[in-house]
Amino acid sequence: MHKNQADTIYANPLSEVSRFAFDQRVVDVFPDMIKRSVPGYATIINMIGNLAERYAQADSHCYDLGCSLGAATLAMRHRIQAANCKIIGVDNSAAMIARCQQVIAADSGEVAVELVESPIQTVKIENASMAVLNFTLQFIATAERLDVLRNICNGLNTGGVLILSEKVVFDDEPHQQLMTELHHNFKRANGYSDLEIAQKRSAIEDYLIPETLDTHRQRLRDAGFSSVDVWFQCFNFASIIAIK
Ligand code: GEK
Repeated sequence: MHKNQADTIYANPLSEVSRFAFDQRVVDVFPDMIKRSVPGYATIINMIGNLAERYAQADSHCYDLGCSLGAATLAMRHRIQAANCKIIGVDNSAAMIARCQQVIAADSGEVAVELVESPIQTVKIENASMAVLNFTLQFIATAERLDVLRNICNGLNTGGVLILSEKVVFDDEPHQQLMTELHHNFKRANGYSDLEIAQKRSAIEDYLIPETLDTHRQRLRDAGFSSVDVWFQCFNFASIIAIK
């Protein structure tokens, strides 16, 4: 098993900051990176387990879409009580899926897990009682997001649930600025320098596209979900629960 390393990817000045990619270098530091960058991440992962205990139906599938190293997969795996469930983790990064295979193999949970290397835009969702998009939709082109959500909603059984966590933006400019500052303070308190914050910011600028909570709520309804609202928020990071 690989030891998780500290994230120092943007610690030194780069002559040119290239677009962020979920490659081997990111895989090696990923648990440290996401914990120090996303306020509330550990709480959200823990609560995904809590929700899996409640919503996973017997003989159904639970999807972890953009599973990275399987944090949400493991949270679901350890809390699902329903019989004969299968968790399907999907990610389009070969490096993520390869490491995730090792993480799952080293875990003793009994619920079956299948990992698929694929874009979530083309993955077939069927017989699902739960789907998780934990900070993944934000990396999909905005024009493709409605189709992704429709595909998930169509594949969910009645009463099935989608957990959608995203970095968000606010229409109110002073509030947007405040949330950005509070997020940067959070990163600084977790040991990131101003240089690291600035270089990471420019690496993800055209890749991670955040939207407002209203945009997300409306799109989820348009995709066919009947009940939609926020269950967690810390600064500009939020998680929505959408029920079919
Ligand atoms: C967690 N959910 O730890 N199709 C499939 N995967 C994708 C796509 C795509 N089109 N685009 C990006 N990804 C995880 C954290 S990280 C969030 C999710 C972050 C994958 C990408 O390879 C990466 O593994 C993941 O989505 C986003 O709960 O790094 O901010």
